[in-house]
Amino acid sequence: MRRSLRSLVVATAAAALVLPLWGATAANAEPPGYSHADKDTLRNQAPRDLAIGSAVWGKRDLVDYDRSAPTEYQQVLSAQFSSLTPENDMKWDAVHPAPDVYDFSSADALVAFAKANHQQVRGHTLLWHSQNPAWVTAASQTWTCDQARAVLEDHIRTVVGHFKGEIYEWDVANEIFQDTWDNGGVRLRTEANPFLKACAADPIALLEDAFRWAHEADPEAVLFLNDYNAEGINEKTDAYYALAQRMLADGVPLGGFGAQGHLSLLYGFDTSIQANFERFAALGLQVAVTEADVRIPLQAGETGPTPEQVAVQAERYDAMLEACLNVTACSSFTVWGFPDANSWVPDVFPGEGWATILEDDYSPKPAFDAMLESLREATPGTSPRHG
Ligand code: 9MR
Repeated sequence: MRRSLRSLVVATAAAALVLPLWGATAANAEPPGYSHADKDTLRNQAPRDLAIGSAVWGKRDLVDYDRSAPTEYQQVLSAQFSSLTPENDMKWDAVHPAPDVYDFSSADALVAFAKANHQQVRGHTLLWHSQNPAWVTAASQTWTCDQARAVLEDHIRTVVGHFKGEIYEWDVANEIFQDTWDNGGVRLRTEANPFLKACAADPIALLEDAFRWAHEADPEAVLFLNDYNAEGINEKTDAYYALAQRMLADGVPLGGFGAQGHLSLLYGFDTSIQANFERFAALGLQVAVTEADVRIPLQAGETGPTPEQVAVQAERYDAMLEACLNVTACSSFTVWGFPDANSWVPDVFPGEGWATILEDDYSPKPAFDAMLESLREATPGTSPRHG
């Protein structure tokens, strides 16, 4: 039978009412899955120094954080995860809304929450084609490459510098390759990305400098390339592999490769993820699953997925986690938010949903249980980060 985090809270509260003698103790005790003291959580069962993370939107979910009265969501976030990724709070449009204005308010709230709860933070993201503020989109129409470089350098030095010492991994460059089905196959996004577009004559030079600027601003942070459809060995990851080799040969401080892990049951699962991670690890890089979720096509009128879909979802989450556990260079495994009510999926893929590992009442789905079981059974190793 599945354990329900929510039903245990209710049971504990009811016991407190019915049995006042020990009710005080029971009411004060945290239910399973809600406290750092609970050993049977994702973060506490993780072997070696593998960080188990979740995306969180600080502006929506953390700015009102009161340490003495956390929300139920905040309790679960802190008890289950040892790493947080700002789902939106460190993106360009959030932190750099006008040319001379930086706003770190919600990102700072997220970092403060992480510190209070002994969590690490993955920075996300510095060079991307999406969620750029209107002023960047407008100005970039006439940018020379030098102008684009100056704007990007100022942004990276300011943002990475602001969080110096607080971020263990930065997604420096996000989704810089086109998909294979776009015209021309896999190539750099020199049209959609305003910075790469302005420097289309030599986009790699700009990309490499982006990593150098970030490294100078925070030498401790491990700097990542990050993308979707980048789990298995395919045309896109071949392109990343070649790019990583070139960057390393050029002496660029590239430290990691992140596979986002946005899967859908509408498509098959490429089981070469471990082999893919191994080839990047062999270059001396860390690897990570950075944004895992597994969306499910839902029939109109149905309240939820079928038992078969639920089982396949659990297998896919677990397969991504296993690949990470089996490669000691895998430094973090992050799910892209919870519960389903917070998920980006229904907004972008009508007819798909139920993509996260916790239900809206925080009860664990089979995917959560499968992940917890795999973490429990994993053999401790040593990752290069602290090895
Ligand atoms: O989850 C994010 C959602 O809240 C935003 O509206 C969206 C805007 O593009 O970005 C989502 O996060 C994306 C991430 O930053 C990069 N990889 C794909 C993620 C899902 O779209």
